[in-house]
Formats: sequence, C-alpha cells, structure tokens
Amino acid sequence: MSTMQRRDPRTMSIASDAQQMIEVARSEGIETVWDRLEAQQPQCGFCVLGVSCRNCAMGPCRVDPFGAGPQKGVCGAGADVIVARNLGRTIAAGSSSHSDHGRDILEVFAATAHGETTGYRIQDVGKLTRLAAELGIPTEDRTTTQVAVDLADRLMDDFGTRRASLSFVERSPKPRQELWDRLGVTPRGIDRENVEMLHRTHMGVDNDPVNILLHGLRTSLADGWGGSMIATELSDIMFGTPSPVMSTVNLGTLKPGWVNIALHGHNPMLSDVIVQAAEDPALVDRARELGAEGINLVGLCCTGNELLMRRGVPMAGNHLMQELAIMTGALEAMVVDYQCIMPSVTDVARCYHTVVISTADKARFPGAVHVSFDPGRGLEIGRDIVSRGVEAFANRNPDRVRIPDEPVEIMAGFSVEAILGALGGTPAPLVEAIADGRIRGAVGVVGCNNPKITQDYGHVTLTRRLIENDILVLVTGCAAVANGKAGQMVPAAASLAGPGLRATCEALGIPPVLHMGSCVDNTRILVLAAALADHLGVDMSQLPLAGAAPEWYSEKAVAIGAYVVASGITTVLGVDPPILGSAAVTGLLTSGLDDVVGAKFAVEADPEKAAVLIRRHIEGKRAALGLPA
Ligand code: SF4
Ligand code: MSK
Repeated sequence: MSTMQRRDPRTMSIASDAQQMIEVARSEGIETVWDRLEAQQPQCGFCVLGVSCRNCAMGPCRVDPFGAGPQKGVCGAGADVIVARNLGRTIAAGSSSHSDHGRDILEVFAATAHGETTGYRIQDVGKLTRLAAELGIPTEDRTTTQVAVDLADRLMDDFGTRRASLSFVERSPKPRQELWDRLGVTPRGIDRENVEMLHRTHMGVDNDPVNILLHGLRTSLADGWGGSMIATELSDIMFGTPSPVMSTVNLGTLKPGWVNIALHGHNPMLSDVIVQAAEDPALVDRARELGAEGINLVGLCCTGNELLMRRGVPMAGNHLMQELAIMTGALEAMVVDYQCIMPSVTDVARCYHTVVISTADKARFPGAVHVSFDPGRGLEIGRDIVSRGVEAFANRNPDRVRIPDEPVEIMAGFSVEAILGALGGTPAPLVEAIADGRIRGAVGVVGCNNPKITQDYGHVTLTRRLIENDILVLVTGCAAVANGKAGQMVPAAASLAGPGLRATCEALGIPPVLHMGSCVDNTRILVLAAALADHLGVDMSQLPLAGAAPEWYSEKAVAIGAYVVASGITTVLGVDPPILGSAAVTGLLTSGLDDVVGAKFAVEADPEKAAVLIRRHIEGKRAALGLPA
C-alpha cells in the first residue's frame, strides 16, 4: 500500500465531499491526482528551482544550485538567464491561454453581429453601447448590429500590431499608464507580446534577465488589460452581465434520480447554449422516458463559474473534484471545452457509464466523444450533446451511485456593475467605508487547487482571517468554489466578519466574500481597483489592496499574478514558483519590483502567516494614505 493510500483524506482536502470520494477511489482502486503526485516523488530539484533548460538541442542543460557542478548551460546561459527565460515562457503560455479564449469569444461575437450564429444574441445592449462609447465608436441612431460589428472590428485589432496600445489600457489610472510608458511595458498587440516573448527566450536573443522580466510584465498586461478583459466584457454582452444570484455548491448538487451533466473548462460559448438545450421539452421527455426525473446541469471549474454567475447553475466543484465527480456514479456526461481538464478524466470515465464529450477542435481527448463546436449550429450542437447525456442514463448502475453531502448555498454574480449598483451607482460608499476604517481594505483571493496543498485549506483559511479583520475578499476561479463550499459566500456569513465589514455587508445584504467570476474575470477586480483609485485620485499601488493565490498551479495563474503586480497590487503566492534557483530573479520579484511598479510578490505557504503578511501590507498602505489605523 502506498503512503498516499494510507494518508488520512483529511490531510488531502478539507472538503467533506472530497474526503468521502477519496475513500471511494481507494475502495474501487481508481487512481487520482493525489496518487500521481506521490508517484512523481521526488520531483526534479533542478526543475523546482527553475534552473533546467531545454530550449535548444545543444541541451537539455541544468545549473548546479550548490555551485559544485556546471554553472552554465552549453550556450553559456547562467541560472539568472535560464530562470528568467523559463518564467517568461510560462507567462506567455498563461497569457496566450486567456487571450485565445478571449479571441474565441470575440469571433463568436463578430459572427453573431453578422447574423451567422444560432443560439446567440446580444443580451446586454446597455453594456454594448457603453463599451462602444468608451472606445469612441458612434452609437447614436445606429442599430445594435452596426455597433456590434464596429466593436468586434476594433477589438480584433487589439490582437495584432496596428496600434501603440490596447483598447482597455486607458481604463487604468493615468499615473499607471504613464509608469508603464516610462518602463516601456505598455502592451501593444496581444499576440505580439506573446510571440515576442517566445522570440526573446529563444537561444541567443534576450540574455538580460531584467529585460526578459520587464517584457514578462508587458506580456501579462496584454492578458489582464487585453485578452482576458475582452473575454469578460464580450461574454457579458452576449450572455448577460452577472447580478447577484443564489445557487448551491459541492458534489451534493448532483441529483440521484436525474440525468446529471457537468460542464467543465473555461469558455461559456457552448455551455450557454447547452443550458438552453437542456430546457428543450423533447429532451426532458426523453429523460423521463428513461426513468429520470429530469435533466440537471452542474458546473466544474471556470465554465461552471461562468454559468453560476449568469444563470445560477449549481457548481459541483473546483479543480481537484473533476475525477471525483465521475466516481459518484451519477454523472452521465462531462462536457469539456478547454483548460484545466485533466487528461485522466477519460480514464476515470471508462470505469463508469460517464460519457466525456470534448467540444473544442483545439482540445481533443482520446477516449472522449468529440462534438465539434460550430457557433453557426450552436443550439443544434447543444441539443446533440444533451441528448448524449440523456441516453447515457440508461447505462447508469444505481448500485454504484454515491453522492456525498448535501449542497451548500452560495451567492454569486458580483460583476463590477452589480457591486456599483448595490452601492448606488458609484464607488463612493466603498471608498468612504475604506477611508473611515469600517473596511480596512480588499484582497483578491484567486486561483486554483494544487494537490501539493490540502485542498481548499489555503483559500478558506486565508479568507476567514481576512474577513475577521474587516478586509473585504473578492474571489474568482477555484478559490470562489472553495469558499462557497465552506459557507463563506452567503449573506449570513457576514457574522464571520469583523464588526465594520459585518455591518456593511448586513446593510447591503451581501456576503463578506464576493464571487466575481472565472479566471478571465480577474479583470473585473482590475476594473474595480481602477475605479477606486480614480475616485481617490491616486494610483492603484497606493490603495490598501492585495492579491493572493494560495493554491495556484497553472501557467495562467502566473500570468494573472504578473499583471496584478504590474498593475500595482502586491500578491502573495502559496506555492513556490520555480524561480528560487536565481537569487537575482527572486530578489527582483520579491523586493526590487516594489521600486519599479509599486508592488511585489511574496511567497508564504501557511495561510495563517499569509494573512498576517497581507494585513501588515494593507495597514502600511492605509498609513501612507493617512487613513485611520
Ligand atoms: Fe542549454 Fe542554452 Fe540550449 Fe538552454 S538554450 S538547452 S541552456 S544550450
Ligand atoms: S479553473 S486556472 S484550476 S482557478 Fe479557472 Fe481553477 Fe486555476 Fe483552472
């Protein structure tokens, strides 16, 4: 028996549904992400420190961190260059992922504007008009279609090199834009920055670690104020801008007698039409014919967050729940688009009746049924997918159905528009609450699960300590799901907060932890921070704000952390990034950057200590602004 098999599930996850399903996996002999992490031990020390390189065929190379072995790769690159190059490529991969998602949304938006899609329409005409006006696109006496076509054209340009800056960069406070200009990190085309990073990190191009890292900031800014922001804004226009909505979370959202279909990944394009298709009376009747009570859709990861925010679709779980959801034996179909979908889901599904349905031509999964997404036939494809899930119900083995726990209530839907709406249309009440100390500051707690950390422990513990100390917590991605499962995201959770935050939340009827959406929706936090800074007439780096990614795993999380810091918000990571093999790079990111962009990274694995660190940081910012202690 492996040590993982003997390990107490309570050390693997704090979530009761996960703990129960880990026991099921053991009893059934099904491998999980935790087993595979154990099988990888010990993980390569060179890679952990970031000092290995395989960028060319003279290598692979590695630098001995203890100084005894080689200090340079075959080309002559030392640890600083290798670490900086690796980090640069990681940022480019994360930024590309978000931005390619943004472009996919943009293409469907453009096709919808041209009347070439089915199942899609402009749902938030008000937001379309506001956005067009913001970007200088005429809106007077023009049809929605004409405005949408122009907006699509304008945003397409952001991906190329036809302008000196991106459309949404002007949303950042003026002092920040001037700083980016001075540093030469104002993002130009979204694709351009990513391609240039791959170029710079080719052997023999950029051999200055500081220069590489500065371009890393520019690349990440092209994500945060570019690709991701386009994804968020156009998703709102097409699928509706979120407003507060109640729903439920955890594996208890799967219903024993129903056809259960999980929507997993990141892109709401197809999942939104699946929600429409699941209401088709013919499909519901067919489900009943097969003995089911109806069709139950649930979300996983960020596709789930998109649907939760806009449609109130229940959320089955975050990143580490994807294999366990199948092991309930109650999942007919797992529909996947892209990002964060473990290749292992098809292996687990083979042990059950679950059909894995891949939908993106760029993300194929051997062992899955592939239904190619085509927005021209969106609703038809949505019906086809739901139908496959319904038919799979006939293959369910009721003796293997084990749904753990009752679902927990969660409130989601806090777009910037919804937050400002709750505040009476202006950030003034929030600024006043921060200024008089009822709310000490705000922290974005975001990012993934990582099996190296007890699942959800980092998110839930850090969040608890922050709200207890009157710090408002804004969450996205898998962090939001963790806090939701822990009961921190209902209005009654105001009782968990310190007196100032509690009173504010109770007056507004909101939780102390606000669900702002999916991974690309971290841009909502940027927009809110910019609004607060503009209202006070300061830069974002002067505000009592921080970011945290207690359980991050993905390249996208690195890109997010980089653009948040480049935007002036200090960020605490709970998992070591692979940079510690270079004292120069580590020093720059954890200290030197503060003098450059007014923010830096910190690494603290213990969320209790991270909370203290963040509180000190916030109190320091308050003092510098002359706000009461
Ligand atoms: Fe080695 Fe340099 Fe090639 Fe990297 S780029 S593999 S350090 S020779
Ligand atoms: S899904 S990037 S595990 S947050 Fe956005 Fe969760 Fe991280 Fe994926």
